[in-house]
Amino acid sequence: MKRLAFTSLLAIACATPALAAPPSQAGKSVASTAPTVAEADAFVAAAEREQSDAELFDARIAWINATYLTDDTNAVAAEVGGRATERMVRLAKGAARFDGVSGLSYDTARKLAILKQFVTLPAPSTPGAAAELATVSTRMEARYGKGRGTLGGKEINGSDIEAAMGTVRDPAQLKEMWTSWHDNVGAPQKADYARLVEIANKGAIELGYADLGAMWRAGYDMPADDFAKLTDQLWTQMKPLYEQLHCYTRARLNEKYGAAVQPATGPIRADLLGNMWAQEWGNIYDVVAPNGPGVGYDVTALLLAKKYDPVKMVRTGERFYSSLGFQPLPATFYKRSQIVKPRDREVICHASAWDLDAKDDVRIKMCTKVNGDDFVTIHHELGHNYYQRAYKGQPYLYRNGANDGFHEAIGDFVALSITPDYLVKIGLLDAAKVPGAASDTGLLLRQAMDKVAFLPFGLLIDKWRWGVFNGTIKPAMYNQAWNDLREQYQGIVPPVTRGPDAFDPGAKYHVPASTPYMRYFLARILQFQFYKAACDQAGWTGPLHRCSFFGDKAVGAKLNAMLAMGSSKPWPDALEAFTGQRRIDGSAMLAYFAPLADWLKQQNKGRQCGW
Ligand code: X8Z
Ligand code: ZN
Repeated sequence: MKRLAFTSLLAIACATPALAAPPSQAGKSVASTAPTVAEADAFVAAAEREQSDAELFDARIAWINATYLTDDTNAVAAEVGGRATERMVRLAKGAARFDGVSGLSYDTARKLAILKQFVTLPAPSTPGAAAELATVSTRMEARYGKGRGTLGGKEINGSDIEAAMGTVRDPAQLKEMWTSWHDNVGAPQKADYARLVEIANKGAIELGYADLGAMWRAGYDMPADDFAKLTDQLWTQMKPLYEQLHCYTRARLNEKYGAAVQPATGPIRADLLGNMWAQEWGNIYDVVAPNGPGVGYDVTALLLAKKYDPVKMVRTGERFYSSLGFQPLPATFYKRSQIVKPRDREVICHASAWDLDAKDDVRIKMCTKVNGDDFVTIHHELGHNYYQRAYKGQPYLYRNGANDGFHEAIGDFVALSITPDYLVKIGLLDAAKVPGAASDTGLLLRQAMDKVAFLPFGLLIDKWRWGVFNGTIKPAMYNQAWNDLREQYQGIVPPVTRGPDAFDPGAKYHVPASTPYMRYFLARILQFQFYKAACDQAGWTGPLHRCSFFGDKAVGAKLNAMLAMGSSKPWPDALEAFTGQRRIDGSAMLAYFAPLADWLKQQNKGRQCGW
């Protein structure tokens, strides 16, 4: 989802004393008497109005900037962003005035809590701080968007290099792409990142948090420390499966490339896994495929064979949601979305979904390629758009996911339904080519290479950032700490020794864009919980991974009911509405992969797993 880092809040006439308070005073108890319940209600109403009034303009500026990167659009976006940050910080401080006021209604209390941690990158009240923060963050995101690597000595842009990492198998070329991308795109971000951390941390402290990480962890309807514990528990639950997958993959890479490229023990070389960040490994499925009956098809090849273009891929994604009973996308979606990379200008290619007006102006922004990865990403982005539409009737502050992990999980959950039988239904796969039960291991392995492989990556990005924000990771140690975490959790190492100037986190979009990342870790687990619940609702009794709820209107209605809640209730209520469970838990994901887990253990017999 695109939650603008600097969202909204154009000044309307100062409607309440809290809104009128100068920034340096707002948030402290400026009134001589304790604020009242009625004042809190009025403050929230005014804040919602101010914020939603500002949103459309701010979002348009951000859209123009992201789809047409120039010095001018950067300047305008930074200026609007700086003002928006000031507004949001003012409202957060205004909300904090009501801390401890008793007798607040449920909605007022919840909305005040949401307001207090609504801004992703807060600035302190020091004059010029918000403007500087916006300038630095706009510059970093644009620098990432314009980033280039090389392949065979020739310059190659971000979306092309991302795709090439999935198809190239020559270790020297992979190393070249990996190294050039990390050197060209990551390293130049380091100084800006250190400055961004300095400013935003001060902003978080002014809002009453220990640091920015504590603020980010506070958005989950539970104490921030409990949230950190929850993520560790989930990882502990999933880690044995990851270790088996790592062990098996390393052995197959060692067979293919030999010990000089990939030793049989120790960590895996990061550039051999089919993805620039080694975050999903499905692209090297051909390297690890089991002997015996293959899965018999590959989505990229099917799309190409049936002459799909990016728009047709999006229409196909839309059709899935329509089959569940969701209204078709508006004509403006196709008119205004950026579905392919414009030929003649720089843009931010990293995929995102936008809701400009909370009415019907939803869009995606992608640089779509005709391949299996982007087919899934389209479903992912559309999941955001349908979520946004489902909650548009909520008051402004509730127009959000139950938590940010829910927002990231919806489209992925839908894409789990892209089974062989589903591909037959939509005419992409011939019925005669549907793989039989003997191919289940292959099908599961291919999914695991994407879904299971992602888990430690999803966890460690914000483990690193939390350490940066709380000061345990100082700028001089940024890269070392990053690579230590990559080795500790993922069991991977860079293909080359990293130099003193390297800043590898800067080569991953969400770091320069300051998009919190734990949401994707949660989503990876939640999507299987949603999927298992949907398949249970649909009465599916076969192997879980063969279930597709395409066309099931009852599942769609129940899904819509959860989505329509937005963030109006604590997330366990939303989870319960769709799954009957109140805890996020990896059991459904483990159940999905259970047959594969047994198979991997067999395969790994006699191997020394771990790194
Ligand atoms: O950033 C995304 C989406 C946009 S919200 C394309 N994802 C993460 C990533 O690419 O790193 C989806 C999966 C993880
Ligand atoms: Zn997303």
